Amino acid sequence: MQILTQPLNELLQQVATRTDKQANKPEVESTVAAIIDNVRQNGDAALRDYSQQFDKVALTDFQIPQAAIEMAYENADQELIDALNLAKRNIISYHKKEIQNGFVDAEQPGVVRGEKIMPLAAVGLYVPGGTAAYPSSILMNVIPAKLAGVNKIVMVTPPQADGVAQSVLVAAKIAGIDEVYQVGGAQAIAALAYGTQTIPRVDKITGPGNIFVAVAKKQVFGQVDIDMIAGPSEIGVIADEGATAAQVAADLLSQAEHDKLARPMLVTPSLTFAKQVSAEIDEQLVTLPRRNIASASVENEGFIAVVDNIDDAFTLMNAISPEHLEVELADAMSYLNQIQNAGSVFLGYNASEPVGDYVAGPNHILPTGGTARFFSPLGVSDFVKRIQFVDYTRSALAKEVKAITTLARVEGLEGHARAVESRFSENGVSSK
Ligand code: HSO
Ligand code: ZN
Repeated sequence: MQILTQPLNELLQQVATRTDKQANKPEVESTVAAIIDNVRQNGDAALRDYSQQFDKVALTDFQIPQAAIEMAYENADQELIDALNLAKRNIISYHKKEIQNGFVDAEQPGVVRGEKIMPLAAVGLYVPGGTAAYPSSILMNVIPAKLAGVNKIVMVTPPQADGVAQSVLVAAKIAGIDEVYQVGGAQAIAALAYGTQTIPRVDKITGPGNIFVAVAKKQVFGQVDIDMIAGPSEIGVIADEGATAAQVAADLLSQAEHDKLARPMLVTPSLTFAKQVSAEIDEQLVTLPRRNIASASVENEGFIAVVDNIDDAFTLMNAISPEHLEVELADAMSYLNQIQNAGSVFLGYNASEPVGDYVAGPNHILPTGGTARFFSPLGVSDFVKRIQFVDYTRSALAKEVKAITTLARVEGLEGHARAVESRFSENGVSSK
């Protein structure tokens, strides 16, 4: 992995100018727009055509029968079921703490103000096909939605000649998904956004997918809500010689193996340690089954930056805003207040990133591509909306008439002023 030793201001410059290689292409935009339009017009018939054309699967029925899901569960390895249940328990116990209850405020005499938190009614989860269909991600999406109180959760996943992966169906059952449909790509997103004869319209679509899925999600945003547009995985590690090079290298590779465009990044004040980690990466790559993907990520996207001190390491990492940040330093917790931008932070020598991918409980659906500057991890608040309310007594309202009518008339809105004044005129609509 390349070792960078430029001064901090040059490193910051370099980091800030890294561009998203998955940026949208105009031809994808127009293809996706046409697909969405066709699904809106023709519903299930369009979905059938696209399944035939793109997935080479002829479908009569999109829904996977409940019996098939039960069967996958019955036949599953007990170890898989136990591991998913352990993850589920920890994701629940962590996300429970995120539940918001709204408030009622009666600070001013005669005035009640409040906020009521309501779950979204229906949510759709996109699960990609092939090797990127992660059972763990199904739990990470569904559990916060359930805790928020979402009543209906449906899953869509591309049809495959040899059927949907059994582990995906097992996770769907353990997560408590209500319905699973075999439909993928932009057409699946269109179906969830607008509804078809068989696929219900939802209020929010979550889950990662290829470029067509990502562009479709952007295009239906506004008709429905969406989660973030996930980019390739990133891991930033801050470590000094107190850390173990082999462990840091292994953690960097854990994210490199996700995607050729994944970004493994180490920032360290020690050139010696930088060289050790780089050598470890080369050695460990040899036996890694997904070395084709991981080595492309390490070669093209990864780097080790050597800085003057730990403060500079945090300055650089905050500018990068990585999806995952490991702080492999003694007394790691004491650095928490130096972290401004990161999706999820792993403190100390033992909190290896995959602990968070699977069992710790915090979410693993995280902002990527520097968007941790303003986005947060997926959580319960992503599946609720807020409703505000106010209630005034007549005398409490009387105190505000002047301010309301002044503002209304400055804005040229006489009707607003009169609406409030009508409460106090003799022939007003309401003079309690
Ligand atoms: N590290 C990924 C999530 C994941 N890892 C799922 C394994 N399975 C999110 O960046
Ligand atoms: Zn991962």
